[in-house]
Parts: sequence; C-alpha cells; structure tokens
Amino acid sequence: MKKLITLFALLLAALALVACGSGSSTSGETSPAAGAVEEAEEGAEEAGGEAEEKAGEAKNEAEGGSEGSGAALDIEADPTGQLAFTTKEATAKAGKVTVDFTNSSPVPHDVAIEDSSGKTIAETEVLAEGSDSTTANLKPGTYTFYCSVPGHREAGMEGTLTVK
Ligand SMILES: [Cu+2]
Repeated sequence: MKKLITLFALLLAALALVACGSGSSTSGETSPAAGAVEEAEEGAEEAGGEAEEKAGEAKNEAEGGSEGSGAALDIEADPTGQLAFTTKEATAKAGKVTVDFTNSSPVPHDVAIEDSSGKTIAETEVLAEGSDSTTANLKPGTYTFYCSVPGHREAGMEGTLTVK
C-alpha cells in the first residue's frame, strides 16, 4: 500500500512538472493565471492596509476623545474647582491646532502649551466659568499643557500633549 501511495505521489509530481513546463513554454515567464493570482494578492494586501489604518484612527479617537480630528484640541479644567484638568494626556495631529479650553468652575484657570525646550507657544485667557480658544502650530513631538495661574501647575495642573 505504501508503495502505491509513493508511486501516486511521484506521478503527481511528474504531472506538475509537465504542467509547469508547458505553461512556461507557451506563454512566457508568467502565465495569465499566475498574473491574476498576483493581482489578487496585491488587492488583498491593499485592503488589509486600509483596514489597519482605519483601526489606527479609531484608536486615536478613543485615546484622544474629541481632539481626534487633529484640527481641534479640547482641554477642560476640573469642573468641581480642583486644581486639575480633566485629563493628564492629550493627543493631536501635527499642523495648526485650535486649542479649546473650557473652565466651568468658579476658580480662574487657563491653558498654556509649552514645547520640549520649555517655551510657551500658545496660551488662552485666564478665566472662570467660561471658555477661550487659542491656536498653535504643532510639529510632531511631546509638549506640556499647563495652567499658568501661580501655584496651579505646581499643584498638578499640567499634562502631556503628544503630537503625531
Ligand atoms: Cu489653574
């Protein structure tokens, strides 16, 4: 029985060799069928890449909340009046970003953005029970957002802004 199976396998191998030989002799290096397979594989790879990109965007939005679009960055002071922002982490896409600051508490705050060299590059008005916006031209990198009211940053009103 084993011999029969071996013979059968050899026969199949021989047939495959014949098929390959005739294919390459009649239609050149790549048969039409092989080309179609290659195209199909490329298409599958493209579709996979797009799906990965979309997954990445969805992840960014989940992490960054409403600032996921990259055009706007929402930062909110703790509504109960504590010396804190509602988040310690924010993300934005590189480019011109509008920073929308909301402080619904009666304690005056603002939000300022500092680059990695310690230079403040954008800052809103200091205000209580209101909101203000400022714009910043952000390059990819790590920034710090903080409240510039004396003592607030030291008390914890700061966080990391990651720009990609
Ligand atoms: Cu403050």
